[in-house]
Amino acid sequence: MNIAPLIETARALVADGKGLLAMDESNATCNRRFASADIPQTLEMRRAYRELLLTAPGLGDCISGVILVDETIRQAHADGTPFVEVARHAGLRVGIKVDTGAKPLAAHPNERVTEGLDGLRERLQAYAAMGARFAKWRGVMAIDGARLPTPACIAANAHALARYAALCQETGLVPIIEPEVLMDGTHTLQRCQEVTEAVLRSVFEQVSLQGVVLEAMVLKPNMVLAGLACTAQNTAAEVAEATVQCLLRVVPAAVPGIAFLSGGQSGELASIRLNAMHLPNGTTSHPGALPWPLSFSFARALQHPALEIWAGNDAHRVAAQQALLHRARCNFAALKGGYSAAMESR
Ligand code: 5MM
Repeated sequence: MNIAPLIETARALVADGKGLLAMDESNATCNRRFASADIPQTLEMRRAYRELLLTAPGLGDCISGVILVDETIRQAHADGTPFVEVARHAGLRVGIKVDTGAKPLAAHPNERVTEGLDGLRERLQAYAAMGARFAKWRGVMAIDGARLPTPACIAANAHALARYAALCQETGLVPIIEPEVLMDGTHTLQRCQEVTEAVLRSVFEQVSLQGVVLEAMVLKPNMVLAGLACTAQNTAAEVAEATVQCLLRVVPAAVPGIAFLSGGQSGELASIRLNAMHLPNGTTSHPGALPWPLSFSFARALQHPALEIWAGNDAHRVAAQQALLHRARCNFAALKGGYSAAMESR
């Protein structure tokens, strides 16, 4: 294994204050989002939408790479240019989601484990040959009081993430490791911090056990947030404080970068909270520079307004691309502590 190019790619994904555009919704998720915007749920509409995203002019100024899904990496622009080439010309590194989804965890009601390890080596080799430079696998853990997630669910997902990451590196792909603690529920910020810390601790134990090279991976965690139905919501400063404190306790300094998922936050809230982690004086518990860049790897928080504006109508294509670029620029500014509500009214 020649690890040097992987280290270079991992660093490049979080360099220059840029982030990632996750456009790796499975067909089921993409169709669900299309249905809620009254867009026909067809292969051609999914292709047209992904073309719209990839060809937004200047996307590469704020975005370092895009995460595609199996259907999309095999598709092409209407002019015949493969999407992989379209992305490369736009200065976007190509990534691919390789898990096959979260399935019920046996003997653990209401918990899931992500599958996709069988045959993964061969699939990774095929994606690398198509031009992918990095991959992504997401494990999901729900909070339910003190009961969930169970240690079994955390361990099963951490193990799968580490096995996937080792296979990626063997194949020459940078693994994005995405353990997501879900926002659904009434839990407090403190409970989310406790669970996120336990999850990340387990992930890095497994990463070490499986021989994953820390310098050649990117972590994609959730921000530490109170549950969506919690009556006590927190300020951006409190979210930034809890998130940074949690990461500092468990993420090794050798990791080249951290790129948050948005998890269902609105685009504005995700930018506000990201910005709060990048204010000049840092957070209270850590006033100095952090060991790793904190970036973003958003799907909904980047795409949502664009999808609503497009609504399947090509006449709205340019406006939709502008909406995507706007959110990308807001998050690019947030990574320098330069985002403000005023950016939303420009
Ligand atoms: C958590 O989801 C990931 C980040 O998206 P958000 O910023 O919207 O939270 C995302 O990459 C997700 O893993 C993909 O959209 C794939 O989801 P499904 O459930 O369709 O496999």
